[in-house]
Amino acid sequence: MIIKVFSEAKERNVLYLLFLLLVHIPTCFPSPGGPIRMPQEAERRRRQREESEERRRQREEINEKRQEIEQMNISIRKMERKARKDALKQEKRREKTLARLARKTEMARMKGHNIGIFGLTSTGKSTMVNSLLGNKFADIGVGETTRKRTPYYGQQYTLWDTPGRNDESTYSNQEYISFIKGLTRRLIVIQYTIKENSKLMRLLDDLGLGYDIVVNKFDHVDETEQPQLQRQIRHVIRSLGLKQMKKVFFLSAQYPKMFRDWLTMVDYLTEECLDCKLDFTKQFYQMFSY
Ligand SMILES: Nc1nc2c(ncn2[C@@H]2O[C@H](COP(=O)(O)OP(=O)(O)OP(=O)(O)O)[C@@H](O)[C@H]2O)c(=O)[nH]1
Ligand SMILES: [Mg+2]
Repeated sequence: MIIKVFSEAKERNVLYLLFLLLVHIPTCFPSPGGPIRMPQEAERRRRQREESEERRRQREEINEKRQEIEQMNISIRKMERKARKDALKQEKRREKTLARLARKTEMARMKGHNIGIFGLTSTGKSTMVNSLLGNKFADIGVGETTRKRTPYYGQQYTLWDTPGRNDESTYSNQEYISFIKGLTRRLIVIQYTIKENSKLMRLLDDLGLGYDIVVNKFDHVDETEQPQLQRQIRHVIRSLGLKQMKKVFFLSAQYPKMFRDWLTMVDYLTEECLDCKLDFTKQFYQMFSY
């Protein structure tokens, strides 16, 4: 019995040894795929190294380009600042020369009481002419409508409608300056901001010619915001130090009855011209019922 158990155990061990041998044979002897797997791994690592090197080079190149662009931006900004400064200097020189020329220009001799209406396109100059005359004489419309300076004759006065697109060359035109000088009243119509017309205002200041500002389309401004806009405009007038500005009116040329300033303006426009007053009065006073 003991011998049988012993021999069975031996047999099991032999079998177990055989099993271990079979399992480990492939790892003890190089398999056919062995020698190829090693170079593949090295190749993969080499490629990885190359790729990361390539990415590093690309990153460096991108950084270099970014820095180049930033440098260019800086120099462009510098050049722009310098160009702006130069343009400003040139502009001031031009203004002075223009003022000198304007001072030497004779005023146009015009009959009666002449009221010139200036301002940018679509601020409502022609609408104002029509409302002052009580008729639709001048063409009105959105965009550039009035193409040339046009007189509209009343009994003792003339209203001059002007094109909104007044560029620098217009003001450097002696004939135009002569016309501006010959006017009895100069109204500058604006909508929300004074600064757009500040060049004309500065020229008039320089020439010692009085002018008035008309803030038109006041009906567009919400009732609650009207006092604030009035304060703001008066503040800008003060800060610009406009010397020859006489009056500022807040009104609506399209709906003259809406604001009392319309009548105040009509009175003011005609205070030096009694006949005009009668004429204006005839046409307008009945219209109002404040
Ligand atoms: N709501 C409102 N609209 C206005 C008023 N005045 C003018 N408009 C409108 O604004 C537009 C331009 O008016 P115009 O009188 O032609 O303006 P302008 O200043 O003569 O324009 P240009 O001739 O191009 O220089 C028109 O559609 C008018 O109806 C105003 O007081 N209130
Ligand atoms: Mg017009």
